[in-house]
Amino acid sequence: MSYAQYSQEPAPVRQNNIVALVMTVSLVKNSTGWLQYLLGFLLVAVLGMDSPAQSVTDFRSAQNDSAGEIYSNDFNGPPGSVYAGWTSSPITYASATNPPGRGVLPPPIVTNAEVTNGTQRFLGEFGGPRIGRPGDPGYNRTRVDQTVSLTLTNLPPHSALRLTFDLLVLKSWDGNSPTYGPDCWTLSVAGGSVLLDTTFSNNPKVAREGSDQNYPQLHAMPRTGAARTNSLGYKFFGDSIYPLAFTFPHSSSTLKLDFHSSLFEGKGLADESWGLDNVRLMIAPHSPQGALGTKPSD
Ligand SMILES: [Ca+2]
Ligand SMILES: [Ca+2]
Repeated sequence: MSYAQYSQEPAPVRQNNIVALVMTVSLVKNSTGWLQYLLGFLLVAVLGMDSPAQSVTDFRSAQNDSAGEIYSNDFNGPPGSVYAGWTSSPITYASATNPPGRGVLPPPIVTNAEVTNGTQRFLGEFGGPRIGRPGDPGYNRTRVDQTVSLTLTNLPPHSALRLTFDLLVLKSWDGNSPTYGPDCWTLSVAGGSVLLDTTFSNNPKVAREGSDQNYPQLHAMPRTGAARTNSLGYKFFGDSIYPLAFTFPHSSSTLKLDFHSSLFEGKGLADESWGLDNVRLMIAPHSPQGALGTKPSD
């Protein structure tokens, strides 16, 4: 969790810290004495200091270097298109009472879709179907989990990656509500770090239903950090678009990113759902070797 908080880039200072951290680790690994360790430590301090704070949107619009881009997708094909590399896990659900009880549904095919007002196409909708029937003892009281993954292979050599995308939070997400949530969303590198582990809310009834959210910090008001709200035409509690960006150490030629939701209450996509758009992956601009000029003998 703490890792996620400093690797995520609404605060680019943190991003530089993590790049610097990679540099430090690289130095320490090859260190023959405390001097090199100290050099690495100072580097962290310097890089951390001179990074101006920028908002999410500022930071992204400032990025015009398409050099190093290794994946990009705006999912603007005809609705129902499938995209290479994108898959879904089976959908699991769990209710304390039976039916529906617990179960596993086959993985749905991952496609794009169009938002209600037709202004945007995106990958989705995700979150899981309606579980059970009205009248079931556990109906509306069921947790549903889905992981949507992007798998990329044959990546060029790199030591850190930068991922940016828009997260579409659609309809009645309830954030930290003890009655209708929590509605959780996580992003992680398979076999690696958790980049974000949080809750989102479009439910304004915070006083009555406890529906604040943990993005971008604990108990933030619903929709905090969203670049746009209610711009996609969804009538039921509206919609929020969060531009997210992460830089993380990574060197394998294969990358699997897991985008995961864990939603309560199990009423299906018409009730609460999510999607992705404008996914971009780049080799992080400050590669440790390049920045440090590591000697060949190292
Ligand atoms: Ca799009
Ligand atoms: Ca909910």
